[in-house]
Amino acid sequence: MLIIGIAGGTGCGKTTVVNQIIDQLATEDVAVISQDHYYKDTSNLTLEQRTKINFDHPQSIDFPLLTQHLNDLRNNKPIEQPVYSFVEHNRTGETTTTYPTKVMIVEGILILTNPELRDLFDIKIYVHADSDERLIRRLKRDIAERGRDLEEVLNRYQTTLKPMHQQFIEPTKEFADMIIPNNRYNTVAVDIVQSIIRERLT
Ligand code: UZR
Ligand code: MG
Repeated sequence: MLIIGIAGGTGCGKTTVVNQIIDQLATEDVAVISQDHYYKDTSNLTLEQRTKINFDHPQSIDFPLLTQHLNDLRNNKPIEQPVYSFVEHNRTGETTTTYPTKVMIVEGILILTNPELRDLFDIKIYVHADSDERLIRRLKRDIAERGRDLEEVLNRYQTTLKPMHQQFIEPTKEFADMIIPNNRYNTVAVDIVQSIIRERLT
C-alpha cells in the first residue's frame, strides 16, 4: 500500500490536485480520506459553542482516530469513517465504510502537523499557492457553497485563517518531500505523482 499525504493552506487547490491525480486510476485501486471527516466529536457542546471552535487549529482534529484508521488500513482492515456536517459542526453519527486500497490519499490543511500521522505517509506533498490566490478561492467557495458573505469570510480570514496558517500550516512545508506550486494548475507536477503511483501499482 502507498499512502500519500497532501497538505497546504485553505484554497491552495488540494481537492483539485487530488482529483486530477486519481482521475486516471481505477476506483478499486485508490481511496481518498479527507481530514474534514476527522474533526473532533463536539456532541458535548451547544451549536452556539461549536460555531466558536477554531477549525484551523491542530487541536480541532481527532488525530488519534485518523492515525488508528490509517494503521488499520495498512493492516488490511476496513474502517468506519465518521460523517461530518459542516452545518452542525459535528459528526452526524453515521459512518462510511472505507476498504483498504493499493493507494490511499489523505488530504487536509493540518495533516502534516502531527508527528505520528506524518510517519504513516510514504510520500508527503505540500501544495503551495500565494495567500492572495488562496483568499480569492476561499471567498468564492464559501460564498458559493457554504452560504457565507463577503464580510464574514474576510473577517474569519484575518482573525483565524491567516494567523493559523502562519503558525501551524506553512511551517509543515519543511516536512514535505515535494512542494507543488499551484498558483496556476500544475499539470507537470500531477503527471509526476501519477507516474510514481503507476510504478507502484505494477
Ligand atoms: P479546505 N471548516 C468549516 O468551515 N466548518 C467546519 O465545521 C469545519 C471546518 C473549514 C475550516 C478550514 N475553517 O479553514 C477549512 N473554518 O474548513 C479547511 N472556518 O478546508 O482545506 O478545503 O479549505
Ligand atoms: Mg478541500
